Amino acid sequence: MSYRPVPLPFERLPEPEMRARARAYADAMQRRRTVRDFSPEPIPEEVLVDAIRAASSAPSGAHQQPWTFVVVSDAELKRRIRAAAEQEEHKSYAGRMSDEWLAALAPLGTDEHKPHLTVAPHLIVVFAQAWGWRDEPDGTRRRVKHYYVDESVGIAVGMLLSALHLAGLATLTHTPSPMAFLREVLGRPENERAYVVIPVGYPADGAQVPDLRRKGVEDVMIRM
Ligand code: IYR
Repeated sequence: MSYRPVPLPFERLPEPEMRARARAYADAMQRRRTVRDFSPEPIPEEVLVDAIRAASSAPSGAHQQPWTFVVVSDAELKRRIRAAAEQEEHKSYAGRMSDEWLAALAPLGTDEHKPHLTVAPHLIVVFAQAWGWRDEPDGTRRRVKHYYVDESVGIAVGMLLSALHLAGLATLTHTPSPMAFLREVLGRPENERAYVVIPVGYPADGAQVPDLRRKGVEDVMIRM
């Protein structure tokens, strides 16, 4: 396919509006917390669809959009994912993780038990597509290499977390390790590899979070 550009739709904002939007977005995002105590209460599902629509607007290597968002709401599937994740996490916490790693996690209060995987009303399991398929004019199907897959999916997941938070929902970025069981449980094709599991819902009444401080912008930003 050749390069055939079209005009950019772009609305230039007045500077006060730019400042106000940037401040409001940063303040709202600073209120995002990773939540581990979920309420089982249902959520409006179209919010999930719109959040995934926002996420899938992310930039991607060669515009290949190498992601699949599997929304798991079925109790039995959630139960199987939890059982497999807890089995792996048990091995990790009981020996696979170094003392240094366990010490780094201690302030977060995590352990091998993952009740959020069955309590939260939905899990979004994000898969990265290592390669894709192209249908050729002669009717054959060919493997197409994808570029910058982890970067692309990481950006999309960031946008997903942002969209869900701004819509009033709580999330947890959960990376059971190893995650290979997810492709099997969810019947995904061989070109997809699980990237992250995101329980989504309302926080439980009285949900608690670790007492963490974030780095300030002066700690993370350098001007030159
Ligand atoms: N995947 C494990 C361990 C874990 C690792 C990191 I790095 C975290 O920031 C949090 C947890 C678990 O889910 O418990």
